[in-house]
Amino acid sequence: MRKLAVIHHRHAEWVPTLQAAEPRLDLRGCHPKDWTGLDPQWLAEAEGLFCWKLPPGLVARMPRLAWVQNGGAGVDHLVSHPELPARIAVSRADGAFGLWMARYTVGHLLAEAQRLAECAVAQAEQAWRPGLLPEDLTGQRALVLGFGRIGRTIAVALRSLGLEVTGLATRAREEEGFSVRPVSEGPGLLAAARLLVLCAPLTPASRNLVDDAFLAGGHPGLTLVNVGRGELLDLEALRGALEAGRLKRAVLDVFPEEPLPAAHWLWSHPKVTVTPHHSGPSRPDHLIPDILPNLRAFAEGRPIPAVVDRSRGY
Ligand code: OXD
Repeated sequence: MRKLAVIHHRHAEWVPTLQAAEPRLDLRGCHPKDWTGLDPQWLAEAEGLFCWKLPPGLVARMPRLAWVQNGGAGVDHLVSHPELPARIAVSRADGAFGLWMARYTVGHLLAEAQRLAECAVAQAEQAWRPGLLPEDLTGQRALVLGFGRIGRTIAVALRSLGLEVTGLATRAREEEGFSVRPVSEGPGLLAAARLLVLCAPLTPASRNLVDDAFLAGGHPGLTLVNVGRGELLDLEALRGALEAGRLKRAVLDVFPEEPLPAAHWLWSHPKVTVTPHHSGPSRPDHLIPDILPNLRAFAEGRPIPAVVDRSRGY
């Protein structure tokens, strides 16, 4: 039986889920803080690793390691990890996140468009305000930066609300009726956009992609939503854009440092909504459909079918 180490802060949930999905594996689990407590002989024989973040020193103790399955969508912390040799295959699990992140994006957009905060104030004041009309989103432009499975699902949800969606990605194309433009066209498209959603993977090319120059074409009606990675967005550029009226609001679920430090200016900025990286919960039952074909292949000694291109970063 091939050995798969499950080194994850939620190993108690993941081990039974993975074992039920693929009984032909020898699994052992522990919290990343406790991995040194695993039997060193067993670890040295393990060829697979399931983890979220890689604990320092672990890979050196796993000389037979051939495959790492990430317990989530973003593999930025794995693909460029200095301790993980390039020969080791890395897989991600992104299939479940699109719907969650679409609901998050739509929820925050509709709260604005339906003026829910003002309605709550009116109700508290027992004031009947028929002038409190919702915003018409029909025909308004949304830009979705990152047009993989997650971005496409968000785009479909926004389209169903009447928005016109344009994707932004490294490669221009038409996909499911959406026009996907190169990221370099993003700044020029911002002037006519109501919404900018960031859901791209973090790679050397996408780090701080949304900077001063990108946001230069923003305007007072533009909302930015970040469900990707905090590092996609230059926070000083964000602050400048909010203060110069080049953005109406930023809804941020991800941050370069998490949890967001207590004194950070984002917590109290009136035009910023901070949420605790909850737009895409990593539930084992939701992630298993992506992971299962990899587990089966691993158990049978076949090549892992879904691996990321480590040089590209996703
Ligand atoms: C992920 C995440 O990448 O939760 O899966 O951020």
